[in-house]
Amino acid sequence: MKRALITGITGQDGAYLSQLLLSKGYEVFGLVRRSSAAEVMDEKLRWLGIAAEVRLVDGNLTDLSSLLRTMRDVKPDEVYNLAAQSFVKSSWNQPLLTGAVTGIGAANVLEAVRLEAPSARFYQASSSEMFGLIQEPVQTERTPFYPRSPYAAAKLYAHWMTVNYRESFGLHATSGILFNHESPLRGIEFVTRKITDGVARIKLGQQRTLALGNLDARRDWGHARDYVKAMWAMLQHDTPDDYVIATGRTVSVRDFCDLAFAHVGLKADDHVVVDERYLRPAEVPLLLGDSGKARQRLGWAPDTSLEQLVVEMVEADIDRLKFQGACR
Ligand code: NAP
Ligand code: G4F
Repeated sequence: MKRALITGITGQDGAYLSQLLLSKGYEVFGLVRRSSAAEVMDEKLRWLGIAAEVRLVDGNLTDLSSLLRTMRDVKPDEVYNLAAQSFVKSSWNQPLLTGAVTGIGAANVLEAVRLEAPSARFYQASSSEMFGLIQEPVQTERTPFYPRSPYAAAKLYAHWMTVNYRESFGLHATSGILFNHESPLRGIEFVTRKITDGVARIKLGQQRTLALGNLDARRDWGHARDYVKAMWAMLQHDTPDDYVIATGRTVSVRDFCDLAFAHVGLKADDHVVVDERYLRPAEVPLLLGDSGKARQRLGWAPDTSLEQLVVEMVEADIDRLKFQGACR
């Protein structure tokens, strides 16, 4: 039985990746940071019905000693570093924390792997945000980076550390440059989930308007359930490498609103208002990925269309609000 260690197991991707690895017969361990709200810590894992099947280990990305101990105790075959301060907007308010967790934290995990589990295969959750102010209309593994936020700068450091540990120490270290991926488990502060939650509330008569920021921003949105399959496939390849994971279709925040409102028979224009509090100091206006390399070498392709994703998210939010489920 293979053993996988996932940092960030309580997040969206951690939950779906755990589900995938359990279905493949893995023993799944997850690093979790202590929280005063321990009762909601594993709510995404519970939503998927797998909380009892994963083993949680107390630790923090900023505490190298906890990572060294975890590697020694778990003896993982595969390590997925998904933990991060992952909300771009917060990274301007907490730039140093973001650097410490999202950047240096990844280096801490790499060090722990190098020192205590050097034969483990390592996955780094890199991001299309690193392309930032895009230098090519369609972004591939060869597109130059231009980070536009403290978050993106921290991810870029983590990405290059992954490449460097691969080249310097021969670690099986892979960087997945994933474009935006969403699901009913997406954090409520991200725009897609904020929209589907808002649509559900408006449909149920609980609110009238939905306040958003830049409606013209365009993203290449896929489903997290599809994207965690790519993470796993990357670590099954004998040669570590970097891969772009994307759908190859980009739409605006406005388009996403139109789809979500239309699903419940409403018009976005009647409810969406722009509130400048949600604008950013610097924007990433457009992302569009070409995942040709992953499709060719890993046989990976997304299964879920944008339309299916929107319907799944809106329906899940309506159900949650109707039944007062805990996973907000
Ligand atoms: P998420 O839902 O925000 O999850 C982040 C996870 O990191 C949570 O489990 C969080 O724990 C944990 N974490 C934060 N600080 C930590 C610390 N100091 N020590 C240990 N754990 C810590 O993010 P996601 O959407 O699943 O994304 C997973 C990874 O992929 C992230 O690294 C993100 O930056 C990256 N990524 C995401 C996307 C996307 O579109 N979703 C695209 C590209 C890259 P708590 O539950 O305690 O907060
Ligand atoms: O949903 P978002 O907050 O995601 P963003 O900034 O693209 O970052 C996400 O994807 C990255 C991959 O490219 C990940 F690395 C990162 O961890 C995270 O998962 O914002 C998407 C777009 C932005 O252009 C933002 O300005 O939506 C725009 N937007 C417009 N109104 C809004 C809002 N974003 C948020 N969060 N809230 C709004 O009200």
